[in-house]
Amino acid sequence: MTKKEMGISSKCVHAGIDNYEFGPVVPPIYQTSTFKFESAEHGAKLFAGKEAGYIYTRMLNPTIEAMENAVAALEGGYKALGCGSGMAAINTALTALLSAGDHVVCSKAVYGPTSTLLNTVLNRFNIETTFVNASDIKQVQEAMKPNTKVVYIETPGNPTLEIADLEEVSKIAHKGGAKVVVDNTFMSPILQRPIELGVDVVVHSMTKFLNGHADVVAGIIIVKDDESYLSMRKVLNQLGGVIDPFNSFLVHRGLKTLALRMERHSESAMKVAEFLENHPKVDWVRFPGLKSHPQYEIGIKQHSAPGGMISFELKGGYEAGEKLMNSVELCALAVSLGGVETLIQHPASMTHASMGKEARESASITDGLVRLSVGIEDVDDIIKDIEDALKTV
Ligand code: LCS
Repeated sequence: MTKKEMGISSKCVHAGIDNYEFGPVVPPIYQTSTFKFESAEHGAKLFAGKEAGYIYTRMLNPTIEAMENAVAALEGGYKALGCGSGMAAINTALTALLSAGDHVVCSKAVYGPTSTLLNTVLNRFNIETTFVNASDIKQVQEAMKPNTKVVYIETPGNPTLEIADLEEVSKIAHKGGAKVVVDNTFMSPILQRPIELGVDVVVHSMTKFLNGHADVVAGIIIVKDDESYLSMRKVLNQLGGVIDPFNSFLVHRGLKTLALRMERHSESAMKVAEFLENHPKVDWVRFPGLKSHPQYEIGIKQHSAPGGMISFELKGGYEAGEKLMNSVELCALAVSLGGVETLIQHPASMTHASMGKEARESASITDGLVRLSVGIEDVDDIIKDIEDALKTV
């Protein structure tokens, strides 16, 4: 069986693993900044691209490459580029695809610093962005301009869990000559593979589900063809936001259990979401697995399970949410998501504070919204912890 023919759980375990000297089953950590040339001529050939090989770790390193190949295989992409953080991946992808005078269509429901990057950094380079509710495909269509070069979508979006139809968005963007970039952090390639749906570039914060153990900050870009890979690699090399070998090793280790973890995250989150939806103190719950999710039908078309992220608001608004966050014991009050431990946080004052109130309101990020990243603990313990904390509200 070739690695290409393997199922997704087998790919998690085997993708990116090559034959190394001495036969280790795990790729060695090449913790080196640079690589010796066999001769001056060899070095010159490597730099001229006339021979393949490693030169300098910012350019390429075997430990990083092994992890990149694993993620590319899982996403069904051509190759991947490991970055020092999710934001480094997003910034590198956008910088590679955009020039001054270009226009971006971006979903409103994105991680706060992504919209802040477009609004306060890339705008200074004469790159204009129109933010849309991408779950309404008409808004994407209407926002397209002759100079639109990128349609940027996060689905499900952080933290509202709004879902955009990736096949429809891709059709509209391609008709207008734009590329589609999708942040697939919330679903991971186990549950959703945007490239199979027509998307051009996928980005991840690997800090989250891909690594899965809350001990690494990292990101990745997955591309579909050699041309995009080479141009993206050039920009990453020049911007310099690469991942390092040790973090690559840790992410690659995390990937091996990704399929197992995503299954548990999804199953447990479904139970927690149902518990919340039936609780008298809860005003509303947003979770892709609940039929009450406004884009439930689009979701089941493009992801195989609902994932581990839930947003909800208590009837008492922010004050009630604050009491809940201060009363949980098993759930950690912390930002980030996608790790083995359950985390709870308040987007308006934490992850999405940088956006400002007006942009948050326009993206339906209410002041009372509380976000849960459901971990892999016993689900009864997670529910009991939230149930007990809700008694204090
Ligand atoms: N994309 C998404 C969907 C994210 O949730 C985050 C971080 C990023 C990109 C950026 O990745 P980083 O640079 O942190 O690796 N999200 C966070 C969150 O919701 N809480 O803390 C970080």
